[in-house]
Amino acid sequence: MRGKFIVFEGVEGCGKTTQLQKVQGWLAELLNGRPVVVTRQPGGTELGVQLRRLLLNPGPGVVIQNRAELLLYAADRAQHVEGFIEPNLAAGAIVLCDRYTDSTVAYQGYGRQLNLETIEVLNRLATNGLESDLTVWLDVDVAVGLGRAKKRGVADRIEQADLEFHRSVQNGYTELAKIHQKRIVRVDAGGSVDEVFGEVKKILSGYFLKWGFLGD
Ligand code: Z5A
Repeated sequence: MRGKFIVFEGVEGCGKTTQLQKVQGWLAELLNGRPVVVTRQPGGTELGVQLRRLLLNPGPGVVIQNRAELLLYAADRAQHVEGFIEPNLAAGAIVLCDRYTDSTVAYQGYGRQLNLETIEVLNRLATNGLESDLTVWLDVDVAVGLGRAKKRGVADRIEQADLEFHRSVQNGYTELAKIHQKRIVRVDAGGSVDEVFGEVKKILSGYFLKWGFLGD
């Protein structure tokens, strides 16, 4: 049976990385050893690691123009879909991905104000039409998320963008969730790690039952 592609999305510090790790362990047990892989965008392939470094820490004085940024995220995604995500899904794995196409709509579309139709076309090109089976949107107040991220230490280029930018990104996720009600499920990510994990588990259990991955 082909695997499933589950994406985690949200603003900085919403807790994606934390939840992805917990979900991986829990799902591996729930699904009786079916492979469950965790990956991310940008940076889920060897090429992607290099693109990630360029995107997030381009070096002193280097300004990445908005359209160049958009294309670099698309390049990372194209490499990742063809070289990693699709082969894993074909092999029956559950692929848990930290960010995907909605990040581009939210950050480059709503955040940087690039044209949304162009982004849609580019996303389709980069993914060859692959959509997630489910996208979990961890919805947290922007200031709370940034506060969590700040505690971790040095901020990267995008984390340093101003609050207004991050609020626009949050607005992007809100709009996306309205448009794609079948694919995107909102989770209140303002609670403790365990509270959020409880909610995520409840949602995923329902989907895996519906998809026929859980026995009677
Ligand atoms: N980007 C883009 O612009 N366009 C695109 O198309 C794509 C990406 C794909 C990726 O950087 C950047 O690329 C991202 C968007 C942009 N930049 N921003 N901003 P990244 O991967 O380094 O950053 P991130 O995706 O935002 O991840 P993050 O900062 O690591 O956040 P997170 O994964 O959501 O959170 P976390 O690491 O799980 O948690 C952050 C801290 O909060 C950590 O200390 C946790 O212990 C703590 N935490 C987590 N959950 C909780 C709860 N529930 N309560 C309290 N504390 C918590």
